[in-house]
Amino acid sequence: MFGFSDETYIDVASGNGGHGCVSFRREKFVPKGGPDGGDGGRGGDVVFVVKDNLRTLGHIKLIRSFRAENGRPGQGARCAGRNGKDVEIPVPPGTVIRDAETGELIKDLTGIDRFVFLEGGKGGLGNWHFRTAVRQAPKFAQPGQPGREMRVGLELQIIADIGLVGFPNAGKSSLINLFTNARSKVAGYPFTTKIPVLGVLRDGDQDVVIADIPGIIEGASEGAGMGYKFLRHISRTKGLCYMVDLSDDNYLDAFDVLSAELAKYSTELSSKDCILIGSKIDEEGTEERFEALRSKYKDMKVLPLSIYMDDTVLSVKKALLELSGGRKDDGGFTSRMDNDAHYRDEA
Ligand SMILES: Nc1nc2c(ncn2[C@@H]2O[C@H](COP(=O)(O)OP(=O)(O)OP(=O)(O)O)[C@@H](O)[C@H]2O)c(=O)[nH]1
Ligand SMILES: [Mg+2]
Repeated sequence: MFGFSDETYIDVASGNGGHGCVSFRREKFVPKGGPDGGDGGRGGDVVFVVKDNLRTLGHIKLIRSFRAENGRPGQGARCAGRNGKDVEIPVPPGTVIRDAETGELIKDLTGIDRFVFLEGGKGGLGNWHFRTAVRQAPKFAQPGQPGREMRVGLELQIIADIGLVGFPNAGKSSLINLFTNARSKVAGYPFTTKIPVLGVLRDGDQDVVIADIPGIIEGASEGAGMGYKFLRHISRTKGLCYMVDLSDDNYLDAFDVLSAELAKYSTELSSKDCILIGSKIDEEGTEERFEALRSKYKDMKVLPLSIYMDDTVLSVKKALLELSGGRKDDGGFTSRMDNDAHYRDEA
């Protein structure tokens, strides 16, 4: 298991078909008009629509029940009833649909844009269809077919877009709480966070999933601190956000120690795109420290942050959004692969 799982169930129903109509033509001076009952409309379908901007099932949990419209009954003068509207259920890529009762797999939506799950009932034929030479006035029409109802389970393996990496107490949980819906415990002692926490940063209609994991310390790869088993939760992210506490005396070495620990877990992880944040810039004496950090890592995007200073909060948010899109522009971040070469030169 790489990410976090999200699951919920929903009740879905396709629409009933509209009934066919029994009707006879009535015109002036035509005492016995023929049958002219129109057909019922088709019931709407239940359709899953995969949306790339969604990353969790959170929006589904607010709705729970999805019903398509019923078809309208047919009318006189051979008028067909209107078809029922489909109900579309927006889900993130990778969603899996199961039968809620049996747990049986119905569909894995990976790589699929649109999936018609339950078709609406067919509309019934109007009595106009049933006229024959011997039965000129059929007093019956076909009923519409019923739609189908079902309870289904939805499951999703959420893969974080951005992972937060830092020593204990660096301010990781404070950052995720600031930008996302997460409520990760914050306290002024190390190892406050004991299990990974996910948060969703919304930008317009785009979800960016951020993972807050327990602090990493030197020797984590040998089991020191909380170890580094939590790194698997960020192993498939698009980028990493390293956090260095500027009020801590080890601020200048922190990044090298952290990335070396990550490299021991996997070089793929340590070579991901990243940004570096110097946190707690509101503390005394941290401005000079920040400048020292910035000049040590010239080739990286290095940003100051205080959760109490709005301008720093805004630029960090922008950098996180950029990181999640994996964009590389002139002033942007460079990959850790490039940086590794740089650090070797320095050493
Ligand atoms: N002055 C100041 N304090 C901060 C800032 N951000 C976080 N803190 C404080 O730093 C301490 C640690 O913050 P957390 O967010 O819990 O740090 P963490 O990195 O999640 O820590 P662990 O879960 O233990 O790894 C708390 O007392 C926070 O209030 C900041 O911008 N300025
Ligand atoms: Mg924490």
